[in-house]
Amino acid sequence: MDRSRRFLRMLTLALAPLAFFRTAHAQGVGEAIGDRIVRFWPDDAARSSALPSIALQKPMPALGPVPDSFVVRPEFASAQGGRIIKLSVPRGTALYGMGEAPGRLRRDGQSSVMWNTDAYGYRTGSPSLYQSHPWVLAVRPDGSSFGVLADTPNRVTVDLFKGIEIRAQGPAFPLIVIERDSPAEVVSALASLTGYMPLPPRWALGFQQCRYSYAPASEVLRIAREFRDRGLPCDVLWMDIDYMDRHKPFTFDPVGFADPKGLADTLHTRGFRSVWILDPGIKEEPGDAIYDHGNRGDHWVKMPDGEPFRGKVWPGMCVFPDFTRASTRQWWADRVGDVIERAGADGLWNDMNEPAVVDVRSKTMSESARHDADAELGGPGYHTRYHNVYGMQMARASREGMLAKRPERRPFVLSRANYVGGQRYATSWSGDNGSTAEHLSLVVPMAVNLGLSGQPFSGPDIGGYAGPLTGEEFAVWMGVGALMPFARAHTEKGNIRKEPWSFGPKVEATCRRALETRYRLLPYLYTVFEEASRTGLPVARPAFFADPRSGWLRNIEYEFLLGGDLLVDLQFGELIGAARRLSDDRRAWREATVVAGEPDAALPGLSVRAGAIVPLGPVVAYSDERPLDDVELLVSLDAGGRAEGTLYEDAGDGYAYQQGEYSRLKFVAETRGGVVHVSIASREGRFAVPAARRYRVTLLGAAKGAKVQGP
Ligand code: NBV
Repeated sequence: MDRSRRFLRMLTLALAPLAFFRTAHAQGVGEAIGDRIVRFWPDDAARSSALPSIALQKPMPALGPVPDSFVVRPEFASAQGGRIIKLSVPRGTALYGMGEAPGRLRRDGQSSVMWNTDAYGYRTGSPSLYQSHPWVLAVRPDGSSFGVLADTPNRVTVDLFKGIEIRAQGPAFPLIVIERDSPAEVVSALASLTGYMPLPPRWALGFQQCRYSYAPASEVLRIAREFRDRGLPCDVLWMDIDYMDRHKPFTFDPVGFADPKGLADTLHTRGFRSVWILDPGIKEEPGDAIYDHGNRGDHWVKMPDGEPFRGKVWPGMCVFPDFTRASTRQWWADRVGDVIERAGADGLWNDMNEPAVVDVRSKTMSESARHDADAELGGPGYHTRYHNVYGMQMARASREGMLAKRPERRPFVLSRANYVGGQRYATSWSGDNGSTAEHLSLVVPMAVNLGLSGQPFSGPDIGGYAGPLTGEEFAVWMGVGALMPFARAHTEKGNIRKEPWSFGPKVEATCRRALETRYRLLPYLYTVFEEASRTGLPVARPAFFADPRSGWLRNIEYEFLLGGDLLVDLQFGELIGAARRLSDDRRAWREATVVAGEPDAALPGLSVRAGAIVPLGPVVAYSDERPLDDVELLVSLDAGGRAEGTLYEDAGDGYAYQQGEYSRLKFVAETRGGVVHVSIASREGRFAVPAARRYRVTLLGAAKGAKVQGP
């Protein structure tokens, strides 16, 4: 080899880490898997050797070639140990998605690493949080939209600096592209692939109060009493890890929680549900019944030498169930059935399931740990492949356990870690946020982008998990939080009290108003949740859903939509540079007062879309305190004097609704001869609504003395 060739070869070796940049880009091979839904592979070899998708609800067979009219064409390249996919986007395209990543609503210019991480103390721009949604929604200037899903559970970096660039580790994987006329249709199509959120029990839409921890049981009862004595609506109290015996899952503190069932029963008599936490780590303690049982069944994730993976968590040194196997999920589900019976639990909370391991730099399980995964998920493999789906499979097992134990009830599981498609199993919250203004400004972007990524049911720790705050600040948190799909106040051990009454009477009054607003809206919210469970449309939607062609709406995150008809204006625009509001257009959106009395400047403003009718219920102490016998219809007429709205109802739990035991009422308002006639235009379903129901109509923005004829 002559000197110059040798030099070139050395240079090539030296530049090997930069191989990413040397590789020629290829068009890849595509196949249609649905109407304007295409799966692209880097090449035929990748297609024939592919592992199954974990994001998709079921395998999607190829239906035919890519239609010529399909404009999105990714470019594939491979590099050492990884893959790159690039997509260019037309000028003026706005990007969203990437799940709960902590950043501005609009994702252009952001980067995120999909690698589930215990992210206590995260900040705007932290690369990895608890969940992974390798999904980007692109809205073109004309409102037409497409979405791309990197269909791999492996670590993925999504860069949205110049178009879309996806870099992933591990074997080749497909990119699924959905093309539609609007962003809402793309999100709906995503749910048709990754699954719909099952309709939650109605109580899960109520307000929920948590703390690390309410303990002992008498403290839980005291909190319950305070809520009822003070007339503050609340549906759920939460049990954090101190209910356990030395933090060991499936045990109870023999002193503080000696009679968990008695506690839950008492809570039930006062209209409270209880949700109990379960972490995945099982203490390695020979002689311990759960550990011995799991050991005998060979249920732990193992290292290549056959020893279980060991990691420290709250109970001490732990082993971890291998949730990638149906047999282990069944083992967990059986334990869950047992614990919900003993605790009289109504719901489960899965925490630390990234999985989180303390005292190690990676904060998680070793990537050389082996999962004995079922073929359905891809067969045996390293933790590198199964890391991002560990929490999802744990939530799946918890849900299966609840369902098996109480098939007549709808399970409720909250999971910290999850993966795209995880809405099939669990609700999510945004983990250990802080009580700062920065975190407050992340609440809407995180929940809305999760909704745009397939997960409609999420919310933050109201008041922030870490750190103290003033009463005035707490009141603002409560105003926003009470309008999130999932509304739970929570805080960490050692922190100040964060119950609605903890900051004195003035803040308590604001919190009461915020909670009463949520409870007044419950009939509407439940209608929106039912729609989300059928269509995959988000519960909390971005303002630009009101007009996907509008340019300025695309950046708005100080306003958001609840369902299609209600606009929430957070009124803290100065925090994030608000310039203009959608709600300022008083012909398109009519201001609504949901709770009587003086408006409270700390709370968001609400407006109803012109042309819509929003049904409200009475203020109640908890969601099923009494039948919905009083309905107020907020009627917001369009320019033609018309409006329409829907009210969905069912038993609030169970599955009879799937057999026709539901009611869907369609209201119509029409103006004839100066009188607004409001009527029930159609009824669907067999569920009997209260015979003695009273309707009251409130015309929004109408001149005083406008004539109304109610239903
Ligand atoms: O179980 C205790 C906490 C919980 O309150 C919080 O919501 C989780 O995100 N959990 C983390 C464990 C961390 C303890 C320091």
